[in-house]
Amino acid sequence: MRIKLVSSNEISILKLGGSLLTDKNVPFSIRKDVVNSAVQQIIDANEKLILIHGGGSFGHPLAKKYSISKGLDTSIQNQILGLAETHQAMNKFNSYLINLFLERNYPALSIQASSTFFKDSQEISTYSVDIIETVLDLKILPVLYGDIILDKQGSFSIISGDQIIFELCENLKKYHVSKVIFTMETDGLYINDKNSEGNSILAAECFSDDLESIKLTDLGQKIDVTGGIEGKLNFIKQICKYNIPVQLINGLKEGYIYKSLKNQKINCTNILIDK
Ligand code: IP8
Repeated sequence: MRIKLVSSNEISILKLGGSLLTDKNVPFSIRKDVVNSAVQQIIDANEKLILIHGGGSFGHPLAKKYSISKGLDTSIQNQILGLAETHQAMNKFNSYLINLFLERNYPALSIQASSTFFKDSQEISTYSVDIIETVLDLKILPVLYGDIILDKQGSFSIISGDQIIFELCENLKKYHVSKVIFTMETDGLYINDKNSEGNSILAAECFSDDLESIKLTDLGQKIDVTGGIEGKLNFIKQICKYNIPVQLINGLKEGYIYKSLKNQKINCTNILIDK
């Protein structure tokens, strides 16, 4: 029998995917009913949590237009203005979300990744983990989001919500991440195989070591400057290296975010860490 001890410093990290919260095909469009429901479920669950959200139709089209993730390129017209615009678009989207919490009298505080993380070539350093931990101590919900990141070498790129999660898993000191939840528009990962009715099969449980070898169905491509599902799987593998289980859930299904935060059973993909 295995006993899991829950310490008071255990937290979950929840990522609300940008393609869930926005219509990625229409710039600056928010799926208001989805966002409202997600916010309400987080409030109802009232768990110790760090919330991360993606860029969706706010960050990605601008980042793509100005090739922000490729770094400084003086041949791109207005790239520096585009860098500032990308950051501002994300701030706007984030403010919308934060307001929904505050309107419901739930303390949520926006923390900008562009002021929290700094890049030195490929290495990312974190200066403000203490700030995030203090926000948690005060029982405030810290909300971070995919953003621009500046580089010590005088350049810049994009830091995705997934990368932020990894950095937090690696750098939080006082708090231990007990679970990372990714919300998506499907129930999780589907195996590239069909059941007897011809439907794709959901990988309900899968070990992180197997992520390399299982063949997943092609979930289609949307504009995503931070690597889409393959990029996400790479981060998931890295998160699992810290012995943190990962759950991929459908954010469109009623009550799934709440249930996941409360560790109730749902139809989803659980990525387990040991064999
Ligand atoms: O949607 C990307 O964050 P993601 C953020 O988590 C920007 O990949 C600014 C494109």
